[in-house]
Amino acid sequence: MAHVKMNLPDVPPEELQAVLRPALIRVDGMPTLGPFARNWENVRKFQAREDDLLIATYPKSGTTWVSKIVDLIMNRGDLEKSQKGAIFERVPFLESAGPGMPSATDVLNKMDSPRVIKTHLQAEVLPKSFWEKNCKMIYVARNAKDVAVSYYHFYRMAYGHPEPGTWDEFLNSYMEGNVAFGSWAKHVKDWWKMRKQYKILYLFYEDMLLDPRGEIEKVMKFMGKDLPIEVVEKINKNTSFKAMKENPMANYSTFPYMDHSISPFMRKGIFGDWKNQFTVAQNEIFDQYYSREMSDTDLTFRM
Ligand code: PPS
Repeated sequence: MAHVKMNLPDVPPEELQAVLRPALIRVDGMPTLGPFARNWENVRKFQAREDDLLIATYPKSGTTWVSKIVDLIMNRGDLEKSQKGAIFERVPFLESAGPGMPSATDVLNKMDSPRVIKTHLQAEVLPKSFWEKNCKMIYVARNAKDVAVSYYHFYRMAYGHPEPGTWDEFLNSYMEGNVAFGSWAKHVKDWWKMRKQYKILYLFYEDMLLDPRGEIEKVMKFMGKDLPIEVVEKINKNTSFKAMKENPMANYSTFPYMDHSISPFMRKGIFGDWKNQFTVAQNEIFDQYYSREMSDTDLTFRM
């Protein structure tokens, strides 16, 4: 590990071994990271509060972006307040746990309301209390091909994930749902169904790229806030890809277990990057997989 350029928490080497390139473990049928699985009972029995706002996504779909937008809306565009901690501290990641850091469930249990909480959980394994308390939830979905590419590069740089193997191997695991948090298709479809019954604002990463101000306004209305246009513009400016990439409180540069020299967390932030990664053959196989998986839904994506 001597060549690896990343922050590591001050924990005994044997504990680190358990967290670096861990195997996936299934919790209630969903594959997740080993250290997260060991805290699963606390996640399952987690008590949501009525005024919690949950940000739910499949990994690499715009979680950090929408988290920063929500945090700034809650603080009426006050940059200083929003810079008081890294985004992963301000919006704890419900199922995260590992040596050298408190589990998010512990942090959240002690956190004052109103809380903003991030999750990558499949809808069917979300702690029941979120549904029972009818919490507001913002879901962000991103097209399957760009997610695959972003996730592959993330696996390469984030040592808390298993070895990704080659791109071709990773793509196969992704199509099999054998990656952390399971199947992309099941995730986006199940959450899409839940929006009919619960208070879920379902957003698309591609829409956020095309009309960021319009999407920020949607989030603001959903949160029941009404901010002047200048504040919306300020939030828009400070949550652009460039601004967040340069912001140490948003770009994960202070997070352990990540080597940004392999691939930065804020990598490209674009739409259609899959065209630079998929071979023609991979694209054909993927299109077949996609038609199979998405034939039973009216959910569509810009690809
Ligand atoms: S995570 O680890 O699952 O929480 O990652 P997540 O934040 O969901 O997704 C990371 C991808 O989102 C891109 N990103 C952005 N794109 C456009 N604008 C802004 N402001 C922005 N912030 C993050 C980030 O670059 C990752 O996508 P890729 O395609 O890898 O660049």
